[in-house]
Amino acid sequence: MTDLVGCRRDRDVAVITIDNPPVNALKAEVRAGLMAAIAAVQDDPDVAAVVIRCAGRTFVAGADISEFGKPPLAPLLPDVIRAVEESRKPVVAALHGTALGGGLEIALACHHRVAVPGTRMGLPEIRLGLIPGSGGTQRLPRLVGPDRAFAMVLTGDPIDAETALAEGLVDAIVADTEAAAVAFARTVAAHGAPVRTRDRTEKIAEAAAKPETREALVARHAPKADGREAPPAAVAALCAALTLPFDEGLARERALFVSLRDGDQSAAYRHLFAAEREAARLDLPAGVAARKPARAAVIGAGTMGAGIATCFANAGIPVTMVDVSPESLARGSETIRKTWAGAVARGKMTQAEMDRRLGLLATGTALADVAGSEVVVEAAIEEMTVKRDIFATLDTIVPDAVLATNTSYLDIDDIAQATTRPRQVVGLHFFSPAPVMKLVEVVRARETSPEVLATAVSLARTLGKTPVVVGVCHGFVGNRMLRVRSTEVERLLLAGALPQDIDGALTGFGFAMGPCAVGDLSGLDIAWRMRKAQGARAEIADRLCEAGRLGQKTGRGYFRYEPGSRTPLPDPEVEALIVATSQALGVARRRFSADEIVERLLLPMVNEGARILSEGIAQRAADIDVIWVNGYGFPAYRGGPMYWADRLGLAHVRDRLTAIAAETGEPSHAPAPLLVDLARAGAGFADAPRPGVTAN
Ligand code: T1G
Repeated sequence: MTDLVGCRRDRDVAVITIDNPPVNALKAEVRAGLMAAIAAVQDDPDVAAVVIRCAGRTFVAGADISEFGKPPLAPLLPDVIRAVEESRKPVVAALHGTALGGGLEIALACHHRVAVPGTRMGLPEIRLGLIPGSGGTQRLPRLVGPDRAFAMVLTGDPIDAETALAEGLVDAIVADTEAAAVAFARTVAAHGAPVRTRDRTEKIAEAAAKPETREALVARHAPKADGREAPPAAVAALCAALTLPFDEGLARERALFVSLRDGDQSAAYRHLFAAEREAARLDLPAGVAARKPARAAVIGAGTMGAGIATCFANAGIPVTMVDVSPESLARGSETIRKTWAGAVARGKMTQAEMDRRLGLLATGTALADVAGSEVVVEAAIEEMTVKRDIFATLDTIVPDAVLATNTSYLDIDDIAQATTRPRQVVGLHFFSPAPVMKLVEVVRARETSPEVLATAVSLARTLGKTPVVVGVCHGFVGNRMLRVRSTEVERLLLAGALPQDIDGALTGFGFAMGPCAVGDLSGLDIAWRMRKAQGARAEIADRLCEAGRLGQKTGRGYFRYEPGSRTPLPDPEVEALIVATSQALGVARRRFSADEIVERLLLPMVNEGARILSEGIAQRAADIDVIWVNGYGFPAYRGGPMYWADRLGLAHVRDRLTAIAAETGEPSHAPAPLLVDLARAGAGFADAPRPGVTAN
């Protein structure tokens, strides 16, 4: 054994404990220790049964992701798992926390599994561009049946202990992973030779006999093709469990896993896994720690305000939602109630949980109602005077609170100056719909204190969000780059592309929706209002709005929509409007290939990302990747815009931008100095120096 894996005796039961903080990941030393511990008890006549448990906050949460991409170290997990399953003594997995990936695969190979209440079990490999590679797709169907197994593997979603008990994944829910687990192990020891999971075929026999069952399972659970390689591989491995002898199915799964593990998509997912955690790490001065707000308030009961209030209640934090308009407050409260009622109706939440959350939600029609709150998030209309008035008032009502604004582009330094305590002001830029979108841009204003910044980041994580610290500039990071893409959409439409060409190119690249369809969904008038306020024009987008084509809400935008349908359909009227606009502006039209469209839309965004890094508005290129994957749907299997550019090679990116600039005559298309410097050095954005986040 190793010091990461210990074994003690509780009379006739050997208790193996894995202790590898923080999540008991299966690094090589852990695998070796577990293998040795299992071997050591096989010939001990005094050992009747074995318990495998973990110290710390969770059972094994999976293979050690940091080992991927390096030469595999013996013993490999499949070998350890085989040793567990072949044990002559019954082995019981005692689960707590989050038993995930390789951790659950070890448990599946045990002869029995028990879990304490609150345990979650899952195979989330698909979220890393992988599939379970150590028997998960072969053993899970044998325990829970094909339907549940397909769902768990293809979504990566964990199930709770109660569901696991009902479905046969665990044999009992126990009080603890020590005495209660040992007592359970002692009872099974009397049942004779242990039954291996691989031999439990009753739950898959029926499905194995009927090909139509397999087709139904795939139809029900397989996501539509979206460029990801892992889902089809998962389906192939799961079907192998239904059609092949166990060892052949295991070999099929392993081959599919190894191919994904060594492929580009999984490398991109692992880049994001590390980047999301790095983005939330702050270099804080000694003695500075995040506060843990016990009470929150949200100003504004509109879409964003109600969504943010929902996030607080979902996280168990009492929250007061304030709006001076009783009608808005009633609408916002009803929106929240409907969100939870929908979850109850879908079986995603119990009525008791909904009632608990409703009990955490208070409302008020005066700013004074935020009294007692330790954090206040302002989500009022995007007008500086309104925001400054609110902050000036909050300054007197909650003088010690963290004051956050959800503004998506206004100058937070300007807002902070409305208070006497600018050090307590920070940006928390949520994305709509707030209860769903993971990203929160934590905007560090010029005077935001380290403690308030740390509190904002920690609070975002408590709300289940993915925080990224950014600096103050118009649109911060995400919207500043989105504005660049929107400008390029307009340029391409004028130069010869049509909305269906543009959206087809980006959905083919891996975006779930193209920019024109997104505009139609959110309403073209939102950006139109902002352009008018800034005295700017986007000829085609403006003419669409002037023609009353505001998007789905008017049945027509860049596309047309049949009544009751949200499917974007090319519209000859839009083509005619675009061609007429090009002619009116004297722009010669030409065709653009999908690859050219992708380049024209994404490389200027990458170029803007380089400027953002040089200005210190983002600390790392990886932060920009996290923002665009979690806030704007950049395909995760490509790692994010800056990671994707690094894979292309910055010399190539520089040359393409130079060629685009030559064609368009647009100075902003010229490669940014940082990009030129990195390309010259043969480096990537990952190597860019960290200037530290500064306000603009
Ligand atoms: N390997 C290495 N480190 C890990 C890790 C892992 N699997 N999971 C978490 N960590 C680190 C993480 O980097 C962070 O480090 C710390 O633990 C806390 O994580 C063989 C091939 C378990 C739900 O995909 O989902 O098994 O920043 O900040 O929010 O077929 O971590 O402190 O230095 O996320 O409480 C499958 C991934 C792997 C689970 C906890 N398993 N992890 O969430 O903390 S592939 C997973 C998570 C596999 C098998 C296949 C979450 C969590 P640091 P955290 P958290």
